[in-house]
Amino acid sequence: MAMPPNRLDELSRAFGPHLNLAPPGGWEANPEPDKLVKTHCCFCGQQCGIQLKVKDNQVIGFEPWEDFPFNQGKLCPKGVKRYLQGNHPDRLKHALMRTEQGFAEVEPEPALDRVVDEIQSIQGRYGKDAFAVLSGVSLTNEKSYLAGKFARLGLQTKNLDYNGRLCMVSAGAGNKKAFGIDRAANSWADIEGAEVIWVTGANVAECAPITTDYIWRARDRGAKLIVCDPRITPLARTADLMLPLKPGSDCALTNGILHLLHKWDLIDWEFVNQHTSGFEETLEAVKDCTPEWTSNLTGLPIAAIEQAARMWGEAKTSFLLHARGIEHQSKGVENVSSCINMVLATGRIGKPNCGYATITGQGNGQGGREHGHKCDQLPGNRDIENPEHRKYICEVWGCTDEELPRKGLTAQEIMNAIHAGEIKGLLCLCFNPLVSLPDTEFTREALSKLEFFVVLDFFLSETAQHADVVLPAALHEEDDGTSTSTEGRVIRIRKAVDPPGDARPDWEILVDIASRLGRGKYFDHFTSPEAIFNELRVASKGGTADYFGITYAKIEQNMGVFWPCPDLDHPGTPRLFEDKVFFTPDKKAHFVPTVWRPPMEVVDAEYPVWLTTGRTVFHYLSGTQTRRIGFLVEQCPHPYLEIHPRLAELHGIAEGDAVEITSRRGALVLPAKVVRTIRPDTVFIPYHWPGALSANRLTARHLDPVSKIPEYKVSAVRIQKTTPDRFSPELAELQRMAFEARTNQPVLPEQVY
Ligand SMILES: Nc1nc2c(c(=O)[nH]1)N[C@H]1C(S)=C(S)[C@@H](COP(=O)(O)OP(=O)(O)OC[C@H]3O[C@@H](n4cnc5c(=O)[nH]c(N)nc54)[C@H](O)[C@@H]3O)O[C@H]1N2
Ligand SMILES: Nc1nc2c(c(=O)[nH]1)N[C@H]1C(S)=C(S)[C@@H](COP(=O)(O)OP(=O)(O)OC[C@H]3O[C@@H](n4cnc5c(=O)[nH]c(N)nc54)[C@H](O)[C@@H]3O)O[C@H]1N2
Ligand code: SF4
Ligand SMILES: [Mo]
Repeated sequence: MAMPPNRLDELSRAFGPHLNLAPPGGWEANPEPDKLVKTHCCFCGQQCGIQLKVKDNQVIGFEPWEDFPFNQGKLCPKGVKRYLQGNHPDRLKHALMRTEQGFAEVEPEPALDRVVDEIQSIQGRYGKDAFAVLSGVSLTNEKSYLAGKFARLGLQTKNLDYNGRLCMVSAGAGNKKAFGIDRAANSWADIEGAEVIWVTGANVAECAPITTDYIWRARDRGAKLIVCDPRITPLARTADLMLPLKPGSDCALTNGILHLLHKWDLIDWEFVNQHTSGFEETLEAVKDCTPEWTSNLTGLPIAAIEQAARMWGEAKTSFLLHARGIEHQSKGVENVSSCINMVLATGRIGKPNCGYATITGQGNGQGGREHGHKCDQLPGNRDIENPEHRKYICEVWGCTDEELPRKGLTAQEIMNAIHAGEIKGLLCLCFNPLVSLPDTEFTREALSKLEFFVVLDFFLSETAQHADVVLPAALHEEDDGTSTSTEGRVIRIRKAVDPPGDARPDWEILVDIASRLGRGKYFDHFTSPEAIFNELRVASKGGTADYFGITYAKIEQNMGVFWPCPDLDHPGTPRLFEDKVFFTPDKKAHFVPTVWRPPMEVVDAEYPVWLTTGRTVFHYLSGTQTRRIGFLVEQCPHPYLEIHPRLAELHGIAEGDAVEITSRRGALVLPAKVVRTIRPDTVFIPYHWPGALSANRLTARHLDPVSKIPEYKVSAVRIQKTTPDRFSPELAELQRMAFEARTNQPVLPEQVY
């Protein structure tokens, strides 16, 4: 379909990143594709199937892939527009090296030589662990596995961690404590038949859009929906019961529900007695969590708490879904455990139409957390400190125990160690910490202290702008591989086009660096993604995340295979625990007692308003990709402060007014978006922008003690109306662009305000 020309494109060049509005050749060209390639979306963990239209080695559009069972052709706006990245003029095609005059394009060889020299020099002077790796799970399983092996055997450093540390680790830790395995307990098919669906801390319609479809199909069959969130999210607007709790009070709510389930004897005693342990201690922990106590802490009416407990307790089948709203907290793991306690107490797991899952975040948020990408993990979700696990991986890798580093630091701890001068060199791929870590100013200071910094990316991210060397990587559609969706389904990512210029898939770059460091014997056999996958299969064999029985051909034949899949004849496991056998040492599911405690930072007289941060449907993570796609920027050009009319009125704030938001870390000035869909004591900012627009200038480096996830969802701030001249130049420019795009005519700055 032809789109009208739009001034957004032209004007954006003046501001910074170019916005791509049209495919190669423009909308009018609309050429016939040479081929359609069946693959998956490069963005979120839903991993929707999509067909890319390819002509002359360029992705020029997409077609729905209706046969792929998960999304049946449906896509969200990001999936629809993702193909506009490939022909983007900002695309990195050559290596960049920092000079006195700024970045200069260089040939691949001198860039790699410099990287290798610097690694050797830093490790020679300060020890192997002084060079760290930060990686990410937009990477395929193959690349995630390789990143782990590269850090441990290529660089021989213990300090490797990944951006899932900001995302999935609270759920991972909670799952392992309860079940001994870290995966959604069910495929999404079980959502559809559930009588009650409990969604907490998940903005399903915007962040897992296709899951909405499953929930609505369940509602069509009579299911009741309960949503817990300080904001009335789009899905919550269709809920039977909305619980708009205070940020950070989740464990008080779920403890209160368990208290009532016990009081009203809505417990599945047979399941609890036969298949679980730890229930008595857990009941002891909730014995004083009366509805009055719960109401005090959560701010919810007693009647609503009781109604939720009845709806959940009296149902025969149910499905509980959560995401970062409960996990991005300094008690993220406890919040997860308290949800699992509710599921176990009612025995609603391991049978049809009953289930529990965390909704994964990044594209490969599931697979990327299984195969040795984490600072304490080896492939197959093995433990790097467990002698048996080390022995097995040493055999697969052909190394000695002395050669295999032990547990290293987590992502935020790596940044802290860089800031403290203990880590001197960093290789960063698929991670944009300058936007995504909390306390932006601290991260910026840390990056400026590095003696050497190399980044692999396909765009010059804000973090890459601080690098000494940037190596151009391949886009999702430029390489083969596998990924694991939120359901635990291992799927095939298919190469559609070749990378441009000197850009190469990350695995090729890492193998090259390892060889130049003299470690080629561990890497030189990796000549294709499939070769890496075949080693991953063996390395995962016998671990809880067992992929041994999964091959590229089997994925192809079955539209994906659910792990665990321990041998080649095994069909895969869509629903876990059907035999009521769990992956814990005693084979039982474990209740974990949770005692409520407040967030690390609470509101007070100086900072009286709760701040929570998160996403909008139109942008993805740190925004390096979606902030370059014209349509998405047009829909959501800049960040804003979501605020309730009552709070706004208290401060004399009206829609669009400039508001200064100040925390103990820093301040931002953003336009107000006055909405009735948020608690009046809470404000919300989407976090997809850098610099003066970054929500993370306000957030704190408070971590969950177990998972080490930052508390992005709870901070204390104060707000004050200010004047539009206090908007940062970036915000003013984006506002102007958006206005012109809407009206298609240039305006004077004051008209925007
Ligand atoms: N459009 C879009 N989709 C995405 C992404 C994206 O960037 N953009 N990113 C992907 C990734 S990596 C992730 S991790 C997921 C994240 O997916 P979600 O976790 O669903 O998204 P968030 O916006 O981070 O937060 C979810 C909800 O938590 C609520 N919340 C805040 N504080 C609390 C609290 O104290 N308790 C409770 N119960 N709720 C609270 C927020 O109001 C918000 O509605 O989305 C994935 N999908
Ligand atoms: N305030 C606040 N902060 C948050 C959150 C929040 O809710 N609130 N959410 C947190 C969460 S859940 C997450 S997941 C993190 C995400 O934070 P990040 O991981 O930092 O975000 P991304 O935008 O995914 O950064 C990935 C970078 O890798 C690049 N990239 C993508 N694919 C590839 C690839 O295949 N190879 C290479 N080499 N590069 C690639 C992209 O261009 C981008 O520059 O943010 C966290 N930060
Ligand atoms: S829901 Fe997620 S995977 Fe599906 S199209 Fe949107 S961003 Fe892509
Ligand atoms: Mo995430």
